[in-house]
Amino acid sequence: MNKTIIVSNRLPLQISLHNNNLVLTPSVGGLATGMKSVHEGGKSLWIGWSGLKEEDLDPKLTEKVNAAIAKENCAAVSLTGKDLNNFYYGFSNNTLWPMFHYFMEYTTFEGKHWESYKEVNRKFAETVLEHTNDGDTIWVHDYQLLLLPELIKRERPNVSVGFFLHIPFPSYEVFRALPWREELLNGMLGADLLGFHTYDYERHFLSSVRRILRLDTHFNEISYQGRTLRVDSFPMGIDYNKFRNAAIAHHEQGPEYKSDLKKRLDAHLQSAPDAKMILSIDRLDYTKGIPNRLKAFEYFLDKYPQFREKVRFILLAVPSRSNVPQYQLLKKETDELVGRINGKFSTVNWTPIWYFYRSMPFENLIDLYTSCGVALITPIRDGMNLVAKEYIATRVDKDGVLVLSEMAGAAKEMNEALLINPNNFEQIADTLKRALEMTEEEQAERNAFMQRRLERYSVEKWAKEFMKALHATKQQHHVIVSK
Ligand code: GDG
Repeated sequence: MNKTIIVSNRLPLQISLHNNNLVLTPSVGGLATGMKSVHEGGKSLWIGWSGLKEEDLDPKLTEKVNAAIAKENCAAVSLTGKDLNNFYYGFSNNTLWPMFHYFMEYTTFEGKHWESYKEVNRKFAETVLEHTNDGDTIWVHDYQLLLLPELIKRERPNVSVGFFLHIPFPSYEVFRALPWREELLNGMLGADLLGFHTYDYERHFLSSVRRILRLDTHFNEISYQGRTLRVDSFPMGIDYNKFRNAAIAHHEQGPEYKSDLKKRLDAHLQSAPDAKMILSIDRLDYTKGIPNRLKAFEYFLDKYPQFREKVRFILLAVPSRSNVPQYQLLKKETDELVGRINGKFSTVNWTPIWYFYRSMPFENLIDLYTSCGVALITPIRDGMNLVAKEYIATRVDKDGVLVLSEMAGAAKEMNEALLINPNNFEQIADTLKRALEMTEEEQAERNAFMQRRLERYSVEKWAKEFMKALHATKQQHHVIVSK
């Protein structure tokens, strides 16, 4: 029977060792949730790195891990610490991640990292090919695996390969600076269907294919090595019902079930009749525009002093890639900015910013989403941004205002949000004022539109649409071959 293989850098589960017993915890991220519908029913296999380094595993433990993850329909690619340094922290996160988000000043071009990237993509290909039979469907995810589609297609021309990029694809003018631009494009073109979050990323990719590889493109199709590939946009959604139902449950819960966090949030809201909270949640990543956001908030408190002692900004920054120097610098900058702003404006009764540098359990995330009347999401660049969608999904009473950067892929679908340029502090400050003063009718009107759209185009639908399009390219290919 034909099966579907999902491939991503990490498996959708966390593995840890407790008293010599393996504990598997499912990942809660958007990708893991989104692919659930594809990965259910035992007809699919998920391939990725387990999170455990090769040198930390002896043969007995490896066997144990492999057996445990096989029960979850997963298979592991084995990576060493050196692979992680050069392939993951090196090429993926020091070359592709900054460049694709237009941070050229952070982009490094290291031959050693590129060699490792090729080597690790080959390791992934080996594991995938071991498990693949003709007629199978393979869905490869994200920027760590750009070479994988071609490595699979070369060996197995009869399997259909889909690829989805979760981050932006940059403009040709940026992408062409990459020394290995042809190899990367050729790697991606091994896929039969290439998916992006937005039409702009799709357009940028097609332009690079035309100008770097000199290939002809026809609308969203590319003729390549006797195949017709399709390129399309599939804006990723969220598990709408999960967020909505969790928010409904929170509204209905009695005081005895409230978390300590929720009690503290409620206390602020009750401190004054017009007390409000502004929320932001992101990984501590330079693409997310956290310093800009803090500076804009400072500017807001300077320009509109009437909001002092009434508005509290909750900043949840989740630790990420903390051994990469730029991330360490960003942590320092964020700590200093929060300290400076709190030092400047705090009073005996009020601290303007509540800063959490940690990851929070899902329940607390819902506490934050449901308590804060404004979400301030200001990435400098962001492939999509699921937090913006989750915030709107949890607003069961249809109140709440989303202030969203026009540089996030999500802005293309969330026109009813208040869109801002993340570099324009004046505009952010004025928009914050507008958000805090918006009438409930206007909030409800805006949110009703967005909620309807989010409910309709859920993450499950996203995965289904991609798979449907991939099967359609396969059928089209068969027709052409058999003619
Ligand atoms: C990449 C692209 C694209 C966050 N903090 C906690 C927590 N989260 C969850 C959120 C959300 C997810 O993590 C973050 O997703 P984003 O989309 O906002 O951002 P990235 O991690 O950068 O994701 C992005 C995405 O891929 C999908 O294609 O949208 O553009 O950069 O789901 O809820 N979850 C819990 N605790 C936290 O503290 N439990």
